[in-house]
Amino acid sequence: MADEVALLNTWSSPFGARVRIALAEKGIEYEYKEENLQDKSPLLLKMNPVHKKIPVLIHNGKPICESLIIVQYIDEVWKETSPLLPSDPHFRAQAKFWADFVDKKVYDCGRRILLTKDGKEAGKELIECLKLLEGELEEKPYFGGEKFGYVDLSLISLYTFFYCFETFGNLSIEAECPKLIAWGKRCMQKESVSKSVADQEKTYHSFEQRRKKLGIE
Ligand code: GS8
Repeated sequence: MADEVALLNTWSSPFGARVRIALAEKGIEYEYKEENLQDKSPLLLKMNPVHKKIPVLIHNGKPICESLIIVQYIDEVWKETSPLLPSDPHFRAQAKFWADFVDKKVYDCGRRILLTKDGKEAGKELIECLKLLEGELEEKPYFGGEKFGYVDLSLISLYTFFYCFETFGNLSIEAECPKLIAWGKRCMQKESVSKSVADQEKTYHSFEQRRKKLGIE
């Protein structure tokens, strides 16, 4: 029986973009279901009753939640094509460490820049985090080496938010982290990435509106 794969997502989600990139890298066909987070569908509430958040992957009727866990699942189930995580246990653990760093540190700074009044401090912290990631990238084309993989996918989903971070945070990521920007441009040349990430302009306008509603200048 053919696999039935569906993804519950919203267009703007960097977390959902990770899953879309992983599915595209593996060449897996799936049904895309756009969720309205202001009026969540009964399916989303049933499939992710704990967090009630997207993305949710539904594979043959069974849900998998949390973007990084979903990507690991996809890599384990469809292991024949385009491996995303390294097979060596040490490098595998390292890749998970940096993806976790992106979640805990980079996302948090980004959220504070975009949606709080604490943008200046968060901007400084963001640059420190991105410099650490740039150090980890070294001179390699991708975080894992020659091939696009798990850490790339975890971070690139935020690349189209960099413009918002720069504009609303009054900073220049390009000036501070030129190698990381070159890496971002390299990743964006991949169709699996460019067709999966949120549109930069649409993202900017959506944050402009959210900031107005929150009363942030
Ligand atoms: C985060 C998902 C998330 O925040 C992951 O999948 O990695 N750690 C999770 N999803 C948001 C939309 S993206 O900003 C969401 O579903 N929010 C709905 C809500 O909070 O009610």
